[in-house]
Amino acid sequence: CSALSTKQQRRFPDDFLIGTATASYQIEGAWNEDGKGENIWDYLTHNNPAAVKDGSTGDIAANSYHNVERDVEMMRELGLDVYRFSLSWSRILPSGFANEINEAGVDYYNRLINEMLKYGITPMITLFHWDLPQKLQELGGFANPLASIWFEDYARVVYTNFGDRVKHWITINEPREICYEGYGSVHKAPILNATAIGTYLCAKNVLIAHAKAYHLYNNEFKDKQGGQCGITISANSFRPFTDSEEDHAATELRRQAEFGLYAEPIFSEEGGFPKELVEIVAEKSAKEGYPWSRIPEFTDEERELVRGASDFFGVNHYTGFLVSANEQISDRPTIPILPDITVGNYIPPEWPQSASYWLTLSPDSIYDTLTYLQKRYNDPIFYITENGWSSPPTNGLLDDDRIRYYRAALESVLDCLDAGIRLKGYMAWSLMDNFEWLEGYTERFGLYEVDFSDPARPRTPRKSAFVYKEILRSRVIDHDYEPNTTVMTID
Ligand code: PNW
Repeated sequence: CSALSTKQQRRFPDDFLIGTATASYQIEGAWNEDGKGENIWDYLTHNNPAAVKDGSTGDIAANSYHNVERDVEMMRELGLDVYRFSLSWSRILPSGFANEINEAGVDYYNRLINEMLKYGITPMITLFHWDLPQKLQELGGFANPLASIWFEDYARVVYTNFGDRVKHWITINEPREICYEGYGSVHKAPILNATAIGTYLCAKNVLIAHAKAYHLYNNEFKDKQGGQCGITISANSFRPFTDSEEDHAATELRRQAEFGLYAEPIFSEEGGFPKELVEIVAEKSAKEGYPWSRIPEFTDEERELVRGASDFFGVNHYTGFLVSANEQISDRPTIPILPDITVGNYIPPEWPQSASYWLTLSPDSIYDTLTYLQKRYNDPIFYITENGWSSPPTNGLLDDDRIRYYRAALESVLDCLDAGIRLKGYMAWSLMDNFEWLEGYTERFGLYEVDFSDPARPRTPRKSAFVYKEILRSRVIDHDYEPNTTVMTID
């Protein structure tokens, strides 16, 4: 009991940024308005509706393109320190190339940024959260090494137009999901399913694209604008199923395949892809008859370009898994695992299940993940750029399961701060319900519910919004707080 009461008094430091996150395709809508070009999610949802669980699209989504004031009003209601959102590449550059800038698109983001700044809310901008211009995909997307130049050109337009007011940049959201889910399998656009080739090819090109955009900021903008630039990588907690040496080894291999593939080249001392994985893939490739390894080498120059190219480590963290050397150990379906590693995956039955098959409440998973990353990557600065819980659409406004998840997550954040991890901020996914990629509107992550049957897409705070607001206001987690949910106010 005394331990609990000291715990309850732990405070989030005043300069610790607490906020929420969203992404352009998931909320904006206005897919073909005011000169926006087509992107790969427009293309996929229009041409292959069966790929999306409910056949839906992001054509209107949460209609945020037409809701700047309401969106910022929600941020003010919650009292957010920071709001992370992404830019739609094809809204700013309709062809994907920097030959033509769509001023209406630039204007939308200017209105959003300025409205936030009016109320002291810090913008954190992701340049790319998956909605690649369709023309660039037709030229190979991130399988084409020239993608890094297209991305650098786009980044220059972005820094030039918004960098006077925006000081927190994330180049790319989640290389694993872009490369493995989009190129190596069928879980995200462009659903290429180029198994075990596409993933690694994309990984290399995405990392170089990120590095070019990072160095561009450093060399040409940082002195004048004074911001910071990093990348966001998804990293869940992987812990051994038993204490056996085999399970420990399997766990480490799984980490390398899930996030080390993308983190190691940037954040490790030597740079380059994870060694053990490189060896495994090279050996398998030879056995399979390839004249080269399916995992491409970096040249020395590329390795140096990528190594150290980030001011901070953005972590999207949702859940955890137990890993076994025994492939037969497996229960609930889980996030797909790379084909080049074979490990068992276990989720204890007592871990509460969300509406997403891959998402459970895994105790202390944030602390476990960040302590691992801190040690392995020499104590970088971290932001948790996403963390959240899904419920079915029928759950409505009373979301005690989401409240339980956020309280547990934020306790784990405080454990990180107590342990001296240089964690500077936390963003809840998500501010409001949105288009959940191939799950369409069947899973809801919002602190605010969005009514997708109403053309205006009205937003209503869930109970969790009131609880999050109180945590932001008081800077402590009060596990007994019961909000009055009748009126949401701006304080
Ligand atoms: C995030 N995992 O991806 C995305 O950045 C969001 O756009 C998305 O809406 C949100 O998750 C919810 O699905 C994830 O490995 C990436 O467990 C990886 C994982 C989970 C989500």
